[in-house]
Amino acid sequence: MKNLPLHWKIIIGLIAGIIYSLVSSSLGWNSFTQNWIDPFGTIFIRLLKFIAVPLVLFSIIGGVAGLPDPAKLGRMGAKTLVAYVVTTVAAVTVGLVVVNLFQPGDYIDEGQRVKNRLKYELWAESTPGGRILDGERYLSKPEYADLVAEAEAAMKTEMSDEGVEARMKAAEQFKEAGPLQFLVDFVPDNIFAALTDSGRMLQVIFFGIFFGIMLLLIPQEKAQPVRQLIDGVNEVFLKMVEVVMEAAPFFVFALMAGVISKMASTPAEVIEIFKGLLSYSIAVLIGLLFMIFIFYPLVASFFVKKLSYSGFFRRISPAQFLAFSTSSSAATLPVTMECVRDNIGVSQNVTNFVLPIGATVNMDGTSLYQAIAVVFLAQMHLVDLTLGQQLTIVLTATLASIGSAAVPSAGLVMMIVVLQSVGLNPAWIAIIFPVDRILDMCRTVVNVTGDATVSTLIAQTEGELDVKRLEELETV
Ligand code: DAS
Repeated sequence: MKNLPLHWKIIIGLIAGIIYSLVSSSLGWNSFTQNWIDPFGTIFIRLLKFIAVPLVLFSIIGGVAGLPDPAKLGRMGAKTLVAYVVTTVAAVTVGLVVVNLFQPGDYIDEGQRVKNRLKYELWAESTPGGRILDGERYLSKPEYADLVAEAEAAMKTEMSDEGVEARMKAAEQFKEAGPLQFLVDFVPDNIFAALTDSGRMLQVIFFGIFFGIMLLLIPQEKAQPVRQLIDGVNEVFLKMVEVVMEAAPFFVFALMAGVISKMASTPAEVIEIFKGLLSYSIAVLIGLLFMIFIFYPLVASFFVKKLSYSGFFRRISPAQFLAFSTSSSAATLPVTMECVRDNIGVSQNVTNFVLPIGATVNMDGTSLYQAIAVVFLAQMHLVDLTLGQQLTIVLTATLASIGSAAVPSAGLVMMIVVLQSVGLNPAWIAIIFPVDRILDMCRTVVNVTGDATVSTLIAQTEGELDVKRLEELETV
C-alpha cells in the first residue's frame, strides 16, 4: 500500500466507504458506524485543516518573500485575482445557461408549483419591502381560496423552523454590511484569533502577504534567517501531509461511511431524498461536469501546450478525489499544492501564493451551483426571473462564492445572499438542503480544479513552470 499512487489510495477508501455504508445501512449497523467509524473521518478532516491554516500562512509568506521584487508580486497578484474572477463569472454563466435550457423547476408537479407560488406570494406580501415578482398571480383568484388557506398554514410551520431563522439572521448580518465590508473583513484585528478561526482564512492571507512584503523590504542579512525558518516550517507541514495521506484509504473510508450513513439508512431512502430534487441535482451535475471535463482542460491546454488532456487529470486527480471525499477546499489545499508543484511543475512561489488564495476566494463550483439553485427555486415557485435579475445573480453568486468559507456546506448558507438579492425567500435553502452534501462533494472538486488550473496558467505566463518536469511526467 505504501508505494501505491496517492489517487489510488483515495479511490480505494472512497469505494470501500460507499460499499460499506450501503451494506451497513441494510444490516442496520448505522449507530455502530456513527459511534465507531465516523469519528475517524472527523479526525481526518481536523488533521488536514489544522495543517492547512499554518501551511497557508507560511506558504504565503514564503511565496511572497521568495519573489525577486514587489513589482512581480503586484503583477502576479493582479493576474491571479483577474483569473479567479473570470473563471467564477464563467462558471456562473454556465450555471445560468444550463438552468434556463434545462428548466429543472418544470419537472416539479404543476399543482405543487401553484401551492409554492401561493406561499411565495404570501411571504412576499408579509415581508417588509417585499414585492411580488413576475409570474402568474394566484393569490387573488377565488378558485384558489382553499389552496390559499393551506398555504397560509404551511407558511406558519415552515417559517417557525428555528434553523431557517438562524440562517436568515446570518444573511441579515451579511446584508447589513456596507459595500466595503469585504475589505474590512480582509484585515485581521488579531492575527492569533484569525489563525484559530478557520472562517477567517482571508485575514491569514492578508497577514501573510503583509509579512512577506516586509521581509522583502528589511535588510536581507536580517531577513535571511527568517526565510530559512519559514521554508523549514513549510517543509515540516508538507511532510505532515505526506504522512497523514499514507493512511488516506482508512481515513477516506471512515469519512465516506460516516457521511453516507448520516444521509440515509437504506438505498430506498437515498432515492427518496433525490426524488423531488432529481432534476435540480442533474442540472447542477451537468454544469459541474462541463467545468471539470471541458472548461478547465481547455483553459489549461490553451496556456500550456505540453499539458495533454489526460495528463491534466492524472496530475491533479489526488486533489480532486480528496475534494470529493472531504467536501472542503481548505482540507484539500495541502494536497492540491503538492499535486500542482510536484506533478505539474508549478514553481514553489506561484504554488504558495496562488493556491491558498484560490482555496479561499475562488469557488467556481459553488458559484455555478448557487446560480442554478436560485433559478431552480424560482422556477418551482412559478417566479419568472428577468434577464436583469439573472445578471444580478451573476454578481451576487460571484461575491457569495468569494465570501464562502472553504468548508462543507458553506456555499449553501451563502446562497441566502443570492436569494435575497433577487427578492426571493431565503428560507428556500431548506428545500434543497437534503441533497446539498452530495452536491457539495461535486462542487468542491470543481473549486479545487479551478484553483489548480489558474495556478498553472499563472506559472506559465510568469515563466515559473518547470516544462522539463512537465515533459518527464507526460511519459509516466
Ligand atoms: N465545500 C466548499 C469548499 O470547500 C464549497 C461549498 O460549500 O460550496 O469548497
